[in-house]
Amino acid sequence: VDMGTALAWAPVPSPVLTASGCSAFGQELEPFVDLGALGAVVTKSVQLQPRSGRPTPRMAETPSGMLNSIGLQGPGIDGLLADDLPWLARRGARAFVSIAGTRVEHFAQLASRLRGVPGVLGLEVNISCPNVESRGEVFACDPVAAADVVAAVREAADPAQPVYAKLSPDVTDIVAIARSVSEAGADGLSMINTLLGLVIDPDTMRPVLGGVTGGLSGPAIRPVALRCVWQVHQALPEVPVLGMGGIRSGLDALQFVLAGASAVSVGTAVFNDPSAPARVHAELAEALAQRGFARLADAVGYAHR
Ligand code: RRO
Repeated sequence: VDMGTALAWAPVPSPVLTASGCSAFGQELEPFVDLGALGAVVTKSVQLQPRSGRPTPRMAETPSGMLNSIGLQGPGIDGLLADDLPWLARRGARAFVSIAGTRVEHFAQLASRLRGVPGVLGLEVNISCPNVESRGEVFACDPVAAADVVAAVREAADPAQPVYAKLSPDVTDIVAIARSVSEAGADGLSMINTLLGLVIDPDTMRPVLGGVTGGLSGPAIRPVALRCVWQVHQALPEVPVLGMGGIRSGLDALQFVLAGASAVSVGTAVFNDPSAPARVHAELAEALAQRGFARLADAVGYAHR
């Protein structure tokens, strides 16, 4: 099976990427996965300044998924440019760099710092982090705010680097947000970020997470993510979609492809199985072959036909 695909116009050898936030800058996966054989490594969201994040504990397990309240901990753009991106480039890995900020200008500055950086295939604009100071900072919940960020990034970014907008499932009309950011210049859409959730410890009778609420990921959100990909592909079939949300097998990935995703990200699954991205690639290839597809591209959106 020809597994080649593209992130907008940028060709990649595999439709399987990492998901932002789950494997940092790729270092922890390297013993288990050939990073250069993945579609790309999607890096943890970076901001202009280093940031320490929310109070601990920051992770909570539930039977169906995981919650996190990391709160954008990270090295800042200087550290990323000095250390992490050169490390990925030396291994032949393509980086899809997730950028985050609290103001439109922050996003634009980050995009301009990443212009022409070797190995940076494109940008994922994280306008949907649930673990921010106020809901007003979740740009992806408002079509105008979301479009403002995306337009500024598209303007500031390297024209060769595709810009994907990462959307939140915590909206009533994801198609309206998708349409707005596409019209503002997004070259593709990443769906979905985590779903806002809460866990209370029955013994302490208090919230488990130091930050109280957190983002739910893993199998619990897979049908929500798949529904978002389906609805957006149905309404905007020309817009490339990077699908993610609880993918841990080739058959999970296949569902996203059939719904309209031309690539997928594997996130939470790496905590149980660090080889998951490579395994999902192999299982997806096998699943496509069994169904008579010679090319991945022929299966994208097939469920709509
Ligand atoms: O760092 C986080 O707390 C975080 C981010 Br930026 C995000 O986009 N999604 C998430 O679940 N956690």
